[in-house]
Amino acid sequence: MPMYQPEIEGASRDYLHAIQSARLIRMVKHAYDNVPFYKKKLNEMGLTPEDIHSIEDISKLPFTVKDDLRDHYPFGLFAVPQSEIIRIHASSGTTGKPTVVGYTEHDIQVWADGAARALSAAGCTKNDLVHVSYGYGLFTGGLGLHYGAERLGATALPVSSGNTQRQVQLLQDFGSDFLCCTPSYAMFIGETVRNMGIDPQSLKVRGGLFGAEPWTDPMRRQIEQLLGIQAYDIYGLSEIAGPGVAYSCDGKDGLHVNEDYFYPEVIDPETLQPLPDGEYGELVFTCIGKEALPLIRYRTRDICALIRTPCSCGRTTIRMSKPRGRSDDMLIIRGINVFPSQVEHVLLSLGMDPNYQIIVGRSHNLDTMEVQVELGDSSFKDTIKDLEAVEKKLEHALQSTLNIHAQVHLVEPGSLPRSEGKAKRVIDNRNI
Ligand code: DLL
Repeated sequence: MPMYQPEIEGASRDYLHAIQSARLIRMVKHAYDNVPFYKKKLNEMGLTPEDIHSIEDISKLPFTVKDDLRDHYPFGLFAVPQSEIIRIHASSGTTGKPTVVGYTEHDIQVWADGAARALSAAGCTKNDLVHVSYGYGLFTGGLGLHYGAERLGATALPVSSGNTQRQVQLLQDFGSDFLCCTPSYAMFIGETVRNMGIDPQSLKVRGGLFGAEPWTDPMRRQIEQLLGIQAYDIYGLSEIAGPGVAYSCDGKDGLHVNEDYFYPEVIDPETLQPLPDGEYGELVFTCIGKEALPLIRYRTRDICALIRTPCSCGRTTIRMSKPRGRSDDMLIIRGINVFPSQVEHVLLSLGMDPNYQIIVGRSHNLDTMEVQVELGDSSFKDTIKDLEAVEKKLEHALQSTLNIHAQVHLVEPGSLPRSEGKAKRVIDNRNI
């Protein structure tokens, strides 16, 4: 698919290196001069901006974590006066205060470019209508794709999330070409299309940009089948930029990082040392091209690996593997690390639908894990014996992947809660 900014997306590695070095030098000086938190941190490490000569020097710099943002809530890490800020977003998070992010006009352009690159890599052009079902508001999903679509010259349709039958009606009536929402909501929209008796092939939609939560390759194929579209991945996080920090292409092997603005590293979360390419660890970003919130080595908590092998699409930018989940989503069950995405992978590779929930509990001081999975058309069996056999098969497969026993219960189609935004896959009743 065509590149939105081929001069960057397909640039030589030397050119990218030069841009990154120049931007890091400028950004560190900007953060040092304007954010007392960074001035103090660098001083404590005996560093000044003059110690930064190229992108390689990034490893000298300190890390930033989410609590640093919370400790300076709401605007304490902003590097420009409020008169320069034209937009604020915030992420709710599950605990504590939200993290607040400000954008200058330049920052909004950087973000819109990133989202436009993602849309373009999915084949979207100025002739297309982009149906945005991510939530609009402090969450970055809705406005992020909206500005990306407008930037590309496409037509943005700001539907936001919810009222799913109406979503389907609009997809049908307006003849939208692209759908943007979370992967779990895409599944729900697909089910609703079927329940309304509409043939998905009769819809004009040909592609979707799905993200904001972890999802597996088998789930991508299910969405593609259900809606008769090509599904692409889009990654981002409020603190760095919303959707468009990274995006997948037709190669469908990882996500290209917009590394001219968001410099990625993967570190070992214990030793904090950078890991070699291909090794899974914690993803860290430095905002080398942003003005309002120039975060240095921000620890995302997302677990992934960096891929530097050439991509079939011709883009030269580094890729990140599909995030496996967040280290704080990781469950520790009887001492074993379990990511919900591993469970999803097992269920879907055995032909189940991606409607599942993991319930963790504790009985006689031992952790228990139950996986409730909805029966779909594909797994419908008519005798109790058959159902039990399916449960046993899934339990066996989970045991061999996770190394832990999980009790599987098949539940009726449509009985688990559906999500219009990020799906809640885990209920942890352990109270610890
Ligand atoms: O979810 C931004 C976004 C909106 C991305 C729409 C893509 C599409 P936050 O609410 O701050 O921002 O959540 C960020 O969501 O650290 C990841 O853990 C997770 N995440 C985002 N995109 C993906 C993805 C938005 N494609 C957090 N795959 C991140 C896996 C993702 N996880």
